[in-house]
This record gives sequence, structure tokens and C-alpha cells, in this order.
Amino acid sequence: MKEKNIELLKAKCSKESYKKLIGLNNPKLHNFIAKYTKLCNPDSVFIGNDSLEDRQHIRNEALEKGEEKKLVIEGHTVHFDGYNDQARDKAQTRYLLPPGVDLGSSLNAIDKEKGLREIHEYLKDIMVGKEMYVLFFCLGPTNSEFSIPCLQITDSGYVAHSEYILYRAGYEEFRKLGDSEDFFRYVHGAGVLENGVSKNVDKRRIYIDLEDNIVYSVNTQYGGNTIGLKKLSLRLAIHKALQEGWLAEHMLLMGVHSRKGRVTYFAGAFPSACGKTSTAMLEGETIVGDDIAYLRKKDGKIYAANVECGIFGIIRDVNPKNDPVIWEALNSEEEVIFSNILVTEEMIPYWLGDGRGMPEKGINYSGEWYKGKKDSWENEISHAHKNARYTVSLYALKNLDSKLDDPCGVEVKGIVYGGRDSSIWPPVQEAFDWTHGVITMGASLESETTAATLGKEGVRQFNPMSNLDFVSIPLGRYINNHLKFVDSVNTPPSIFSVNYFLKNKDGKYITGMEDKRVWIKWMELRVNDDVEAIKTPAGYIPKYEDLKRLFSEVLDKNYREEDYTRQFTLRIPENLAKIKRIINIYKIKAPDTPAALFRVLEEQKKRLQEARVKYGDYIAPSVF
Ligand code: SPV
Ligand code: MN
Repeated sequence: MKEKNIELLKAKCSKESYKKLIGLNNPKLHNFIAKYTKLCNPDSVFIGNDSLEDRQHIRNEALEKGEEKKLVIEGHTVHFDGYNDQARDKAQTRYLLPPGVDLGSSLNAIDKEKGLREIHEYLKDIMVGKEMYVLFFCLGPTNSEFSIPCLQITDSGYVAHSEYILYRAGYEEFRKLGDSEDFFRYVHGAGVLENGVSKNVDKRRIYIDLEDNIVYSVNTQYGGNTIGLKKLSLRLAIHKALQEGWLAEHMLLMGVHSRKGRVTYFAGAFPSACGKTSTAMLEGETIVGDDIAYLRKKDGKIYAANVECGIFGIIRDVNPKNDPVIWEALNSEEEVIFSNILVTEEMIPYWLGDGRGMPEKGINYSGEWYKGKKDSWENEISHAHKNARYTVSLYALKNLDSKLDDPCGVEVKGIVYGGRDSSIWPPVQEAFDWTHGVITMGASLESETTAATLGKEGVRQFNPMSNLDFVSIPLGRYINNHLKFVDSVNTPPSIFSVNYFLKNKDGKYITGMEDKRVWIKWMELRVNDDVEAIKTPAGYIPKYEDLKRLFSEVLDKNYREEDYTRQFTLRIPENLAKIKRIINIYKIKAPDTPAALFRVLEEQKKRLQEARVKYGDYIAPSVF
């Protein structure tokens, strides 16, 4: 069997590729690659290592096969996903469920045997006429406790190219693995391409095998459905983290800098398109990561690492005013893939909110585009998609934190949870302690839906830890893993909630876009015990004087007391209704929810009710 597999691979590989393949002395790895070579039936197999030549080969392939086109600036390319392939497809993302395993009713699952049969049918001969790329990457810094080696099989030059930008090279990690099977694997076939775009999106499937750490993805190109090391691996990692007692989170990582040069690291969980990247990129601070972090305990402290070394960011509203650092990187000769933007005849990219006005015509995710173009449902097609993205290396950013590749990670002192919430939480608030924060902030997070997933936008949805789309274990166990996580930790990180989207009754936002720079500075002062706070029934809020000083120092703005009062008024009816919703969800959907969750929420409810009796429905901060 083994010999036959090697013979098959030898026949499909060039001499160089074959040398790289047998440079990894791992029969199980070889068998796996052979199995999918046989099934997907590519014309040839390319084995990539960590060299610049291989990276260049993949870049060339993406261009030659028409999945990317060169833009006017050297190193820049554009890629389009299909008209109906612009976001993560939650409905067609399923867990392969072995007999006897219960993941709870809220996870989208399919019987393993049936699902495997279906996905293997889709994969059969999917690469005929194409080259199969076999690539090795590493999640997290290399040579680290955080490292997870990953094998990516794909026929998409765009997916492979994105991974070379977004992840650390892993061929050397695989050499160290020896014959171990302890790595994540992804098998992706883009399916039939028409003008470089996956055609059969109705047959799009993303199937996840938690037992064997494999994810299969077919008939799609959109990054969130295809880039193995991104959200496909987050689902595998959450499962692995539960077994091993660490956390895999949908979190940014950033260094917050005090005036005296102190650096304090924060992790922050926000649902997609709710301010995660813009928080990680705040002026004056340094970015470690903007999307996925692993958190581990060591010597009584919490450390975290960015699993990526690049950004697959939303490009909407990136302009010189909002995001000067990203704007600069996107206008330099750094390697960038723009996806689902509009490109003009001169091969210049345009996107929503770029501050340059809208061109009359061009090519976009709908093909030839002109002002006023409508789709078959008579909806006007915007010149760029709302979920259009850029892919760029973090090393291209001048605000990159020096610890990105530190094998120890960074010590996390604060954790922030934020959602798109128009009516309940104040702009910033601190939990009483770890358990209170995990339950009333992380586990109770709700957010209005965005264009990052298929489906209607603006619908308030329960999204615990901003991670609901990726939680691959029963929800109660996921929450319990958080509660237990700090058991042997001396001083657990402080937990905060933020809300950038709070509105008045008239529907207008009541905080400014830039104000998040102040909230993070306040959190930094709290974590370091530099300011006091006001205790309310729902958590600690800032004192007016501290914010006034920070607004003046950070933004050179006069912060009015009436704004403070409006922003930090405790909204009792909204808070109580939310607690009721959250309790119901856990009662109905998560039978294994730890009792602490109900206890802590009931206590909060009681405090809120008592405050209402004394002070009414809406309580100004000056009352506490
Ligand atoms: C998100 O949607 O949370 C992203 C992009 O970070 S995706 O790769 O689609 O997950
Ligand atoms: Mn994300």
C-alpha cells in the first residue's frame, strides 16, 4: 500500500516536488496526500516548502490560472469570488458526526459516514486538468507551545497565495514532527472555474471532521470558506483546546502603550465587521493580531499568540483618515491581494468608503459593472462588495508589535468583548471579576449581523465570545472551559465590555469613531490600578474626570459631562430584557451549561431590579 502510494505521487510530482515530499519522513502524511491525489485526480502535484521560489511559484500560478490579475502597483493583485460566494456560508458548514457523539442541537451536523460519502463524491476528479498544491504551514509562531502544523491541499492558486501571506511557513515544523499524525489537514477543491471563479456554488460544502482534524471544502473560493488555517482551523482548535485546557478565540491581540512607555497586552473578541481590526490598529498602539488568538496558561499567568502573521481585512471604509497605516500599506509595493473590490480599466482598485468617489464603470464581483447596474432580483449592485477584503502581511505594517513571533506569546492583562449593540451596553465597562466577565460579558454577547456571513444584516443575534460561528463543542462546555481556565492563575486578566455602536432613541450613534482610542486607554489604566471606577449593578464604569482628561490627552477634545451622562446611563429595562433572553437561550440550547452562569445572571438581575426600585429605569452615572 505504502509503496503504491509513493509510486503514484512520484508519477504526479516533478523531481523537485518529489524530493520535498520524501524529505518529510512521514508515511501517514504520504498516505493522506496519496489518498486525495487519487480521489481528486489532478494532472500534477506541487509540493511546496518554505522557500521564496515556492512562494513565487504559487503567486505565478494564481495569475496564470486567472484567479488573480495584476493591478497597477507592483505586487498587487485582484481576486474575485463568485457573485453568491462573498461570505462565510454557515448553512453549508457542517460537523461530521460519528455515531454516539452529541454536539448539542445548535451545531449544524451531518452523520459522518453520509457526509464523508457526499464530500468525497464532490471531490472525485475535482482537480482533473489542474495542479494540486500541497503546502505546509504553522498556526502560531514556530518553535512554540502554540505551534500547530497544518497541511493544506488545494487546487486554488488564490487560496494557496493567501496562505503564504497569512501564515508562517511550516515545512520545517513538519520535519520536526517525524511520523506523528498530530497536525491539522485541509482538502479544498474550488471546482469548475468560469472566468477564474467557482461556478457551482450551489454545491458548496464545508465539512469538518473533529475526530481526525480534517476539514473539506468544495465549490467555493471565499477565504472564510476555503483558507484552511483561518476559520476552518479555528473550529478544529476550539475542540483541541477543550481537551487540553487552553482557549482558541476569535480575538485580536494588541499592545496598549502608556505615556511613560509601559506596554500592556489586551485580547479582544468582536464579531466579524464590528471593529476588531480597527481596534487592533488604533493609533498610538501596536498590533499583534486582528482575528484569531490562542491563550495558554504558564507560571500562573495567561499568554496569547496570534495564530496568523497577516490580515484578511474588510476593506470597506479603509481610507487615509480612518486607517492611515493600512492605507499606506495598501498603497505601497507590499504584496497585497484585493478581493471583491472594483477595478478600473487602468487596473486601479476602488472600494466602498475609500474616500475617492465612485468610478463610472469597471470590473467587480458581478463582472462588467456600470453605475446603476442591477442584479436579477432588481437590486442595485454596489461598485464593490461590503465584505470586500485585502490580504496583507502584518510585517508590512509600521505599527506591528515586536512580539508577533515571540514563541512565548504576550502576557495578556485585559480581555475585551464587544458587539454591534445599539441599545444596551455603555461604551466601556469592567467586570467585577473573571467569572462575572466571562458570564455577563463574553457568554452574554449579542451583536447585530453583518455582511461577513450570508443572510440578512442588522438582526440582533446571540454570539457568545464572538465565537458562535466557530464553536465546535457543546456551548456549555465551551463556557465552562473559560471559567476553569484561570484556576491556577494568580491574577486573572481583567474583563471589559465595549460598545462602539450605542445609539440614541433617534437612531444616531452617541459615540464618535475615534472614541475607542480613549476607552482602551482607560482600560489600560484600570488594569494597572492607576484610576478608580464607579461600581454599578452591571460592572465598573469610568469616572467623568478620568475620561475628560483622557479625551483631552488622546484626542485633544473637550468631553462634555452631558455626553458622559448620556453614554453611561444604565439602561435597566434593556439590560433586564437581555438577561432574560440569555438565560432562555442557555436553558433551551445548552443543557450542559454550568450552574454558575444562571447564578451570576440571576444575581445581576436582582441588582438591576433593586436599583430600578430606588432610582427608576434609566440611571445616570452620578447616582452611583
Ligand atoms: C470573519 O468573518 O470573521 C473574518 C473573515 O475574519 S473570514 O475569513 O470570512 O472568517
Ligand atoms: Mn474573523
